[in-house]
Amino acid sequence: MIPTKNAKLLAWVAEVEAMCTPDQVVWCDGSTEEYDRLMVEMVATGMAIKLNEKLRPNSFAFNSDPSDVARVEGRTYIASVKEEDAGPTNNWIDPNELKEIMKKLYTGCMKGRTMYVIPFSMGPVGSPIAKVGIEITDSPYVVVNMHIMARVSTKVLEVLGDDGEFIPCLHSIGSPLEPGQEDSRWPCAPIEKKYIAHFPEENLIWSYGSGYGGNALLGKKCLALRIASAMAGREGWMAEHMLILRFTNPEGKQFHIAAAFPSACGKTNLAMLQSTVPGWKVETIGDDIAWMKQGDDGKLYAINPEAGFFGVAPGTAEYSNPMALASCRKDAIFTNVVVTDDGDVWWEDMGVECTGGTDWKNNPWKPGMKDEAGNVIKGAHPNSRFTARAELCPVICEDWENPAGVPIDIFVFGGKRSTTIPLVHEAFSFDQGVYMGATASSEPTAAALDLGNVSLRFDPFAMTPFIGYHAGDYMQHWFDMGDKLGENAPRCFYVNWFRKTDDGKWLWPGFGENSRVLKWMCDRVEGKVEARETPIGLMPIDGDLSLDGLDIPAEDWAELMKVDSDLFRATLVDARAYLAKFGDKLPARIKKQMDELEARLG
Ligand code: OXD
Ligand code: MN
Repeated sequence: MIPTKNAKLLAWVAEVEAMCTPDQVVWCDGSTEEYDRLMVEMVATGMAIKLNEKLRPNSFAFNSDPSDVARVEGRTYIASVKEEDAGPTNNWIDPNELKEIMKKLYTGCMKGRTMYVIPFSMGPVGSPIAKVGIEITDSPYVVVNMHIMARVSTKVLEVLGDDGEFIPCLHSIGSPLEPGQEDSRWPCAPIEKKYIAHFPEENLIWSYGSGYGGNALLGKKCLALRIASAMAGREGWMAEHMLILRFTNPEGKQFHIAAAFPSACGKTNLAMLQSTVPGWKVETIGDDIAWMKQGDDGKLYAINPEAGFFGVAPGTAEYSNPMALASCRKDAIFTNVVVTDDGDVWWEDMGVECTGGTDWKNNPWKPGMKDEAGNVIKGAHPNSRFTARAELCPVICEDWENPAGVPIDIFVFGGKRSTTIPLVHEAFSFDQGVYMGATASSEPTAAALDLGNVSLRFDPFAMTPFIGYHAGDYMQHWFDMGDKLGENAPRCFYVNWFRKTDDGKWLWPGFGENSRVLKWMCDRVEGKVEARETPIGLMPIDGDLSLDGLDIPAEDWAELMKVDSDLFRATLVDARAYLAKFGDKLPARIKKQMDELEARLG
């Protein structure tokens, strides 16, 4: 039975069915029965591997096609009506032209497959800040992941009612099946046929050809960041690539921190950090995306629109993020990891021994195995993922689903930089904070396939691949939000956990010890500590950022806190060159910040 009378939705589903010609249409209800049934079906076809029930209850592993392992930024489009509205950080094609191209691809693309209609809410169902999306997909893997990452339920259709608005998200793996044709384990289309398309003026998403992560789970990067950022720019709120955490001091005072780091720079680790500062504790609200609106009291309130974590597996270990490991102890989905001989999962830097198993390419595998060229074969893909329910995280905050959100006190920006950027500095003003966000930079990661061989990437607000409109207008929107928030604007900080010595040794222990840096920020917000002025911003006075119990040689600390004016001047030259491509849309207030920084650097 069709569970809605929403005319727009019924018409859209009928139109897509006629175009894609699936064998059948299934309306999803988000139930456990549905999840279990799809898993049974996928195990039967060989797409899913059921893990050992004793070791990893109710959990499954998938291996993707080796060509389909990450977001594809080169095939991701912002098809705004005018090219200048997409700006220099996005690929643009005229929306009509792109629709023609994609309609041809979509025609008959679900032949031999089931078309699933997934009603989902980003944000608690019915919350005023939540958005309803409907994803149509021919991938049962997408359905089960959406069950975890979004709120999939028939209640969403009730909220939608007969004439409510939703964001249509059309997805196909782009691999029709002829009668009798054997299916592959992970069907998808070749790279040149993949399109991840956004039509921001229509709040519309069309994705074709990939079954992986952000290309296919359309509630996440496509809706909650690209489309939402464009909506937020128009409507005066914020959709950001930020984790959200609560940091509570021994007296019970709460601080809420939203932090933007590029993909695979430790957002999930920071969101679930185990504080080493006595009496202070961290609770997680979100690990990837924040939607923020000004509340009636003038403060900025944030919600996490997602319901789960789609975390990078390699490097997740007891020492780095025990809370993430606990979140995927059961009821989890793993993609592109090793399935061990005893039916559990393993990945590089998991901190446990593995005697062998099947690698992400589905080949028998043992640690240390080498290919013909003598290179060690990794068991898990560097961008392999776990999909885990947020509610299973032992440090999930009791307010993580509060529809009103949590008031943000602090914004943190950062990236992975082995040189130049000190451990922490604070902006003199919100405007300088916007400048810090706008010039954030990082050494590239494995979360996107096609970044090429660059050693440093400017990644404004960690949003480069996710801003759904002109990045210059987006920066101006940050200034406008600052003006609107005034005194209530969060204080802005910039961190770099990743400084190395010349011979490649980490200067800062990171992980739980990062809580020391967060505490300094909270002390600054509370006015408990002064700071020293440097050309780049305000930095801790020796002794205020406690190093008690850490074995950091004085020369390493000096290096971590060093502001090398020559290096910063060089970075400023690079930043100016990078920002030049924003042309007339680069806010004058960014230029002012650059001039002032240059003057301070002398
Ligand atoms: C992610 C990403 O998957 O940023 O969160 O790539
Ligand atoms: Mn992300």
